Amino acid sequence: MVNGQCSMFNDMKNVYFLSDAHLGSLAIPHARMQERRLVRFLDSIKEKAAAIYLLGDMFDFWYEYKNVVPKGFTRFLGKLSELTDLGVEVHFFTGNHDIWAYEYLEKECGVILHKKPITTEIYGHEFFLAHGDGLGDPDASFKLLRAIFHNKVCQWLFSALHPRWGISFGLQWAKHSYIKHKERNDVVYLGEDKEHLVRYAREYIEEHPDIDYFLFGHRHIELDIKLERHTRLMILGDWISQFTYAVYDGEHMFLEEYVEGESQP
Ligand SMILES: [Mn+2]
Repeated sequence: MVNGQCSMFNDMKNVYFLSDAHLGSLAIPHARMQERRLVRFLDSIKEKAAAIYLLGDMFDFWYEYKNVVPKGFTRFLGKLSELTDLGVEVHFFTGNHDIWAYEYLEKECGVILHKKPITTEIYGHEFFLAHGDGLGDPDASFKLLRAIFHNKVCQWLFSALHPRWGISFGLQWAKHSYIKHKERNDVVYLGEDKEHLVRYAREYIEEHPDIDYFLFGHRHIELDIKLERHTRLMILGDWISQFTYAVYDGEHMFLEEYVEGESQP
């Protein structure tokens, strides 16, 4: 949580939000380029960032055993460690593809792990932050799968599987889930009345009218809409093909695309 008063001179550092890199996906042919680009972006903001919020599904499949973590992601994990060593707050939200993150990322990379949506104050404004899966979504089969994935007994049973099968199964599941969504053309904005996260946020502010910003990942679309006079809702796109992020300087919030070679805020 970043505190501080809005300064007229705005010499405060920025807060960044991004999500859905799905690193390690077997369905993404340009995986290495994608990871390098993400790392270059994180490197480019390390002096300017007070905090970075990773809003879920940074990994396509992450399953952490007591003494074993998945192969790969060394550039990304190294950059997270560098950022937190520099004193940048890095918040890591689990999504529906990397639910099974426990203490490794906290202990090894110094991130602050969030397994649920949070509300937090940043530079005097109230933020609701979540990956977004399961919020306002009435899909019964998704709900069932989500309940199984979050179930402690199922997690214990899955952990007892040798990673040879466990991780392979997970990577295949994630790949097919990605392809299925692509084939169904799910990555399309449904409109305010049909978009689950918009509906969820509209209901939520009735009880919590003090929220200034709702930020979500999960949908792989870019969205920036006004819900109320002072309330905005943003969906952050992705880091597969869009390379989008939100940046907040305490006064202004922008949804940006990371373009290599350009100097971005
Ligand atoms: Mn997701």
